[in-house]
Amino acid sequence: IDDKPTKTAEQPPQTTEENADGGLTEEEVVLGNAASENPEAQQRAALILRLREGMNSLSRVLKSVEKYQGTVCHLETRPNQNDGNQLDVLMKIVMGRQNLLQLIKNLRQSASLSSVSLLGDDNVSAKNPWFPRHASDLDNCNHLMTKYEPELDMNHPGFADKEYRIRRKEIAEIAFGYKYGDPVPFISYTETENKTWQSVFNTVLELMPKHACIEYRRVFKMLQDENIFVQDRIPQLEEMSSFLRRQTGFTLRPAAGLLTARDFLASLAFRIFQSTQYVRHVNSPYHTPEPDCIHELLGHMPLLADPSFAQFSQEIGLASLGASDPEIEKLSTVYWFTVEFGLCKEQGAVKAYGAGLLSSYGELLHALSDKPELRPFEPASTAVQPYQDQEYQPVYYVAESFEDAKDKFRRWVSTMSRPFEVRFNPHTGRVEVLDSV
Ligand code: HBI
Ligand code: NLE
Ligand code: FE
Repeated sequence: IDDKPTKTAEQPPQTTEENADGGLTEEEVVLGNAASENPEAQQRAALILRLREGMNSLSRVLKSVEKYQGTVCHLETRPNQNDGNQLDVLMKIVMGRQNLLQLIKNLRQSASLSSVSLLGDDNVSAKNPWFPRHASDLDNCNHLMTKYEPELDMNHPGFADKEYRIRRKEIAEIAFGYKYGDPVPFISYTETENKTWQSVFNTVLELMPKHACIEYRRVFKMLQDENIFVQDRIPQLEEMSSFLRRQTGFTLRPAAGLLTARDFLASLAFRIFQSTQYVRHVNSPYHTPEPDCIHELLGHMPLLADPSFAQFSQEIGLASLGASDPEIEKLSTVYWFTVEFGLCKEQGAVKAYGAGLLSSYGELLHALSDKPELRPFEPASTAVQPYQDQEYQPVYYVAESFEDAKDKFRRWVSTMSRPFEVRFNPHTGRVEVLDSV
């Protein structure tokens, strides 16, 4: 058996170049070629690194490449444009694919690197578990869980309300019929539904100046200026989706109810948020355990329009693709204590950024009272903290900032067991996989 790679990458002479204008142009990046299944097959890859301690850590990176028997074909550096103490590096290398995966994992764990991204490679193997590779694949994953359905749960405030149950069914059908590329269907909300929105909206207006983080307040104002957030009518998901698209590239697709954690998280990898369209029961405006469109709109939408937070959300999604069941459980717990119920520091004070807090008058006041326990956000321990999905949380996690949370999250994700790396290609909207064998 010939287990040599069918096509060995040419190995250009080792060069260290300085780019005259300091630019790292993506066009220059030549991408993967190894079509072989051999773990030792030589793989070309381009890495973009952000180094904290400049040249010292660059020499450590180069030593690691050497240790993994790789060849550097191209190297560009420049000071980071926002922070001159950091160094941006574009490095093209050729090395065995198993080693390459190992190298990327090691780099991601290294304390002197603030970010590592992988550019390119479109090797896809049939041995990988199925997961959506493009946003249109999400049409195949809207498996509904049965928790909190008004039909099935006797404690649901809508259980005995026949009219409410019919309304819920009607709106769920719209989501089931949805296909990728459709506009989100228009819902003509009833007077009662708009009234429910109005009372939640007004409590948020009242509490927000003191308790919501600055990023939330900034986008909230924009939404008011655009007449999307007004007190007397529920915004349509379609107008919200096009607003988000302009801010961060996030878009919405309608969800009939609670999805499995795996399906729900996967859509975030494509910057798609699965949003319910029905409205909570009029008898429980200030807290409901299930997501409804008031929660999605008032809780989630403002932060999905914030670039740093949008990036964090997408990274949780990317980490979930092809993850094992126990890892999905951990990721969804991290999601729970950040995106849903996160607190953060702001000039010495603690503010809310979690959507479940910002859409619930009751829980927001609880979270910022002296009743619950507050702990610093640390992905490894946060990921295994049991959570409460019926009542207020007894424990909340406080992030230093979104950037810091993202940093810690990346480092933690790099310790997961997934035998391949993924990358979202914004030009094609596809998730590309760098395969191990
Ligand atoms: N489904 N529609 C919907 N909305 C959510 O917020 C949601 C979900 N499914 C699972 C889920 N949240 C939680 O498991 C998260 O922690 C991922
Ligand atoms: N408890 C939130 C609310 O009442 O708005 C919804 C949480 C959904 C996870
Ligand atoms: Fe939510």
